Amino acid sequence: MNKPKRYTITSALPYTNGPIHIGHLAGVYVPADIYARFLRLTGNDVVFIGGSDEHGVPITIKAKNEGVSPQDVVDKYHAIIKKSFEEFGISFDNYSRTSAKIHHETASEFFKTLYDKGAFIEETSEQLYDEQANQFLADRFVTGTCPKCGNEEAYGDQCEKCGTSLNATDLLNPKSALTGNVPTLKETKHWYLPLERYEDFLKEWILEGHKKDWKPNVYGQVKSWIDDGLRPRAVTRDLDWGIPVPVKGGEGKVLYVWFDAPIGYISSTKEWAARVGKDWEPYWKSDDTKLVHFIGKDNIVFHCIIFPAMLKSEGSFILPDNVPANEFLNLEGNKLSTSKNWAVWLPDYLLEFPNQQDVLRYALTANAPETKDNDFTWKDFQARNNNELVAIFGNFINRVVVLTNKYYEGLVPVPNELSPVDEETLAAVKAYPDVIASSIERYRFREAQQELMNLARLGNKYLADEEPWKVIKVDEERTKTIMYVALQIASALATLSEPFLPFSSAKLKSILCHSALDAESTWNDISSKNIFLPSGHKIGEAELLFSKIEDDTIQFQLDKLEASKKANETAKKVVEPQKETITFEDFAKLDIRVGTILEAEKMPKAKKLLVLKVDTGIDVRTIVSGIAESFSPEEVIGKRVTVLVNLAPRELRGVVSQGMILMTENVEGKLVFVNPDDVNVSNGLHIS
Ligand code: B3M
Ligand code: ZN
Repeated sequence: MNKPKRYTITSALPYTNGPIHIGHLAGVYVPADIYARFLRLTGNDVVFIGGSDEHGVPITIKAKNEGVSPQDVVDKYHAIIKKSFEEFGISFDNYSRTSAKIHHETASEFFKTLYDKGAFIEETSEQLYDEQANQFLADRFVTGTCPKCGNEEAYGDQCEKCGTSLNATDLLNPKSALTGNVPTLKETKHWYLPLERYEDFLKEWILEGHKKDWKPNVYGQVKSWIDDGLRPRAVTRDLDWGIPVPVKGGEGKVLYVWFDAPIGYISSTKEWAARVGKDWEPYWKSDDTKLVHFIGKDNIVFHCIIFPAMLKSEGSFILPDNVPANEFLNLEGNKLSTSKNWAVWLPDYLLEFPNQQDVLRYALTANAPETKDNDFTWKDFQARNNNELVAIFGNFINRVVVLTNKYYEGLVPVPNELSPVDEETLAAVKAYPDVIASSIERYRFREAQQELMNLARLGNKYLADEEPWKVIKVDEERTKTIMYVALQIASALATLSEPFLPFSSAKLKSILCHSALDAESTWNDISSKNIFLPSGHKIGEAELLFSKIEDDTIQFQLDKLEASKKANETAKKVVEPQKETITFEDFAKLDIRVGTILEAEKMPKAKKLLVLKVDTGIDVRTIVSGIAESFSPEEVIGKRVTVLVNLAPRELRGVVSQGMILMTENVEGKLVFVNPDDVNVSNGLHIS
């Protein structure tokens, strides 16, 4: 494509069934924001589109779980998500929501257009049905084994493990997510998009046309689906939450969420255009517009096959120029999980790390899962901040600003003749805009950010080599030149860091008083101009851009995750149903005493058993107890225990056991003694 006249950048619409977490940010929103900011900084016409995905089964499941309506759920989480994106600096031009009227109109119109063109197959067929819930089962209402990869947790519309899109009846061993029942089959009518009719178009457009410029992880997935053969996909559902099917026979049915959601990009663009007084159509219909979808890998099939087929069928829209999907981000070595609360939630981060949005942006970009799944660890987060942002970027800026204020009261000095090193350094600075741009334009944001950090390293090294704090003692004129060059590097960093570190860039621009410049340098100026901060320009006082993150701050986060893990283990534990009821008379037969363990030893060749000598207050007797995997003999000697003394003796591996030590499990699932020390009794546990 020649240089695009405008850019339409979309980012996956998050389901409003929970807050945003670092997986969403690393996979989709931080790279999209870097790309949008960079394009704006380099003078392009950009619309960066976002919004909440408010339909679909995930919403209705959340509503059922919370005992509220789907509208309550989407209102709650749309507000939380929108606010957290704003506070994190994701610079959408518009952030809409698919429950908005403009979207219902746009999606309905889109469906009607395809319907009137005869693009759909209308078919009545048997679909999975839950008799008990009296509900058809589609999407996340049903799970089962993926016929392609064997994943046993595949959903009715997609297997998130291999990404394959499915019809619910494809699942092996389907199970209702509502009742756990095995579904029956029941007839119902739906409208299908016959994807197989678009096979030639998709082969030509993607497999031929984007072989070189689409990321291998995206191209590879698309190729395998096309090679496997495309099939009709239902674009309507028997649900009551969503956009009503706008044609005869559609009563009680809604548009499939993955039919309506991508159209949400278009309705959000329309909403934006109406607000800013622009025409939305060129952003979606002009061939000189570059359309780029930022998504996670589980959304590839919808953005590379289904939505393009819809756009092609409708006929008046452009197709995405690229879909640079990222792989998944894991957390501390485990898959991120909303349901298991194994995540770093954006609202929590914003509260717990005030004014440190850029640290997370930086760490997530440095570890972005651009070509393979990657891992976020809190230790790495701390290291990225302390060893890179503080020690390199921040340290350089702080020294430049402190020394300029100390030597020249904040005024940019007049340089003398530049030395060869000065010339080389300034020449190197001027190369960075294109170096960083080249990586960004190829959706290599990790690489681009590394280049930005190399510019900070260049500044740090220049100061360390030139040592103005020493030279000032012997050659004031040379010192002026050194500080002048260092200030140019600092100013270039302020401009070039904005896509990656928008908050720090703004703070640095304020410290350097960019706003007082007659003409603040743009991104493109850095490579063409020589001067970004002219002599005589006054900068402000030094302020720390980044502060060290201490071990205890990280430990707090790790403890939070540990608590989540424990809560999950407890929640996962199957709670045994209560045994059959006994009478009080039955209970009164139990003779429970408080005893003391006098001796303990392991039962030979029996890893679970300890042989105990217990003083029951009546006598000293032998009791065999299955606690050897939880306690050592040494640990239990002298321990006061609760003993059932009138249990019939049993022989265990040749040892006669005369009684039972009462044990239970604590919240962590650890075996513990029923603690008699809480009960002041001498000869029995009186239960009133
Ligand atoms: N709501 C996000 C997901 O699959 C999905 C994206 C829609 S983009 C149009 O997690
Ligand atoms: Zn699969």
